[in-house]
Amino acid sequence: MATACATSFLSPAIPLTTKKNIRTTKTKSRTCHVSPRISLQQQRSPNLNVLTTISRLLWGKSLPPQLLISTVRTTWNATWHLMMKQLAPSDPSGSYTRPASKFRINSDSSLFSRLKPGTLHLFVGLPCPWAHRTLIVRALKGLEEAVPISVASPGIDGAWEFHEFRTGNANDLMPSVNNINRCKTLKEVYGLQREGYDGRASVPMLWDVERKEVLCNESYDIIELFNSGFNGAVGNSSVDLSPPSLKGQIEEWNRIIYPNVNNGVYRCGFAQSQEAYDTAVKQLFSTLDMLDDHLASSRYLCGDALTLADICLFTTLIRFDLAYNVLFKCTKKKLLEYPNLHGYMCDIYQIPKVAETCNLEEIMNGYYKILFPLNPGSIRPIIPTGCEHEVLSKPHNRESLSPVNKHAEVHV
Ligand SMILES: N[C@@H](CCC(=O)N[C@@H](CS)C(=O)NCC(=O)O)C(=O)O
Repeated sequence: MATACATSFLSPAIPLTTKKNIRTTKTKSRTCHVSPRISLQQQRSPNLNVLTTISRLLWGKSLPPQLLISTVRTTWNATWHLMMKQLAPSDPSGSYTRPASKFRINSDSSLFSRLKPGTLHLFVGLPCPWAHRTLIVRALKGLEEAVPISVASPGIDGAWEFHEFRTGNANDLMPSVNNINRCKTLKEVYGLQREGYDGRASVPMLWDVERKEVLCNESYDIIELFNSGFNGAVGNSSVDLSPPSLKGQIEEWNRIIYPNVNNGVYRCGFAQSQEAYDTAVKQLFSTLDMLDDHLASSRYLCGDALTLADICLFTTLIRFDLAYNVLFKCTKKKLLEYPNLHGYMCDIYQIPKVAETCNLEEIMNGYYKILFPLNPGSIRPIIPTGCEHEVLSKPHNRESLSPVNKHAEVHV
């Protein structure tokens, strides 16, 4: 998800018509020979009555639907481009260009040596694939106590807020209040910076509790830090998701997967021209085809060892049929149609602690209810059967590709 759309883009609630109004309109529609579809609309919206009156003045008794449709179409199109500019910045060809993260860290930084439990707090949102990466690595590395979290949820304007949710399964990760500085929105937390901040308030965000400042808001930096930052002191140091011997391969996979798949689905969904979409969707599916071939004989991307590259691919795959296939127009194939990629996704889902980081309901709500310009009616489709927890938990037989052991080199 990118920036939220502003509240003002949301349509005002349409008042319910009284019985008296319905009777009046019915009579009118009979005498004026207005088509039944238009008269039904009239019952609901006073604005359409105004439109009808103006149309009658201009064109007589019958409303010309072609003109109405073309007027609404032109207006909607212009409004859509305006909204998309805010939601998703693009280049002149209409291709989505993801803004760079402002707060970065690297593994040479002194931070890696001064890390102690309690010095960090992680802000996440459950629909977000980038934040999901950090939740999985935190879980696999056993850092739950060392790095507490606050789970934000998207507000009606798309900006991240903190609320307590009491529904759902007790094991599921759910949106929560912000326990570290009591701010009501993520923007307020970012604003606590000594020098102030007025940029994007995105998740994931790692907060330095002692210095009261944003440490990092780039997911890949955060997962590298979680993988190697606390080693020896806390967490599960026997898990290494980026061993030196595989670093080159991991980087090579990331170079392919990030632009074409992780960001590739966004390049499809946020494309603002046909050409931009055509390019993005072609690159996405040719990369998925290639990955499916590779995974026919390799349990994970780099062989028998689960690595950071797998985690980054997984968080896009788990959202694919739930959201990207429909909402982002990634329609050429469903993930379910890729036998190896699908089995690979189930394999990772079944690694202990991973399923608990996947809140499928929150993912669907986050995409369909909040990305208003892509789904103006905010109707959330039903969860596809193939995406349900029971299906993701079925045997996948991927272990037969890996002679080492059931969960390869992940010991949690
Ligand atoms: N490059 C960043 C991307 C993070 C990102 O785009 N997060 C989205 C949610 S999926 C967000 O919080 N957007 C809110 C905003 O941009 O205001 C990363 O990998 O951490």
